[in-house]
Amino acid sequence: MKKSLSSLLKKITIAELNQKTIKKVIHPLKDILIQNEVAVVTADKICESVSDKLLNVEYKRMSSPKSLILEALRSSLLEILQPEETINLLSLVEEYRKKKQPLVIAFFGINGVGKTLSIAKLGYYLKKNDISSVFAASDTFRAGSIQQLEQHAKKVGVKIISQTYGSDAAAVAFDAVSHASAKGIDVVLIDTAGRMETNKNLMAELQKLDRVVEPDLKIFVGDALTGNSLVSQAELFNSKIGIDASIINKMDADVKGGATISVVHATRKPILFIGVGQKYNDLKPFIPEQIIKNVLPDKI
Ligand SMILES: Nc1nc2c(ncn2[C@@H]2O[C@H](COP(=O)(O)OP(=O)(O)O)[C@@H](O)[C@H]2O)c(=O)[nH]1
Ligand SMILES: [Mg+2]
Repeated sequence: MKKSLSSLLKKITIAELNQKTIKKVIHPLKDILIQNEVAVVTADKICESVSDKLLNVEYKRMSSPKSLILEALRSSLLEILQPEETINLLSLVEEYRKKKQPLVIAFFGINGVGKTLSIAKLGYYLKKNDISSVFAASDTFRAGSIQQLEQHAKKVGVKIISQTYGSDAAAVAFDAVSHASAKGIDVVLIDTAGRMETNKNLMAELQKLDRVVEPDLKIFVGDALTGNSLVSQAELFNSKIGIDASIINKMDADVKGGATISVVHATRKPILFIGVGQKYNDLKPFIPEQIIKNVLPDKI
């Protein structure tokens, strides 16, 4: 996206910003956004916002149209990437500690997006911050998933609550919450089986888990490399169970950068963390300015 935007800005020859000249910029801008996996509705929103800002008197007073366009784009992206609510995980844990209740976090998303690894990373992050956690192996569906979480639990040094394959995911999660309450463990991290809309039974199982344990935070986990379907996945989980935040993984391998912007726009929920690799410390806070730095040219 950075390259295409840079060459678009370089090609701009307009001397003055008005309705007509702005339109000439907005059309190719929209194409570039969409080619880089920004959802159409999000691209429309960005273009509308850029266009409004450029028509604004304040902007017109400044000098070069190119830098005005870049600035308008930068602030439009920033507006989209900063949803109204934010979540400070560490202070949330503190709140629950005071209430003497475990903070219950459940993770949802399709197969292979990094749910299980995110739980391991989060357990590691919490431990580094002197916060205890327990993993709930509620992916009782996919072969190998319980062992996978067990191995992570061992490496991170966190207890895991599990049953056998095919057992009730909600019951496993409920056990983990009871365990945490009894032992004074701060956080419960619930792994779940990946599912698509077509897996009606698995989605119903997830809704049951939601009813039984009533997680305090429901996290949508997505893969930045999924491209355009990332938004429809986020919308699906949001409509079926309601999500509070997202974790977007594999940002280390994403070159286009548009999907993340669209997820924030579509869900209006904060991105809690981004995954930037396969190591336990490859979980980073989501910083809108950094995302923008990755997709926009620094100057023209
Ligand atoms: N490069 C990279 N790989 C990741 C990241 N997060 C997860 N993975 C890999 O993606 C694959 C699927 O992860 P897993 O946690 O099993 O996904 P799940 O099916 O959603 O539980 C594994 O090979 C992970 O190591 C990330 O942020 N960056
Ligand atoms: Mg998994």
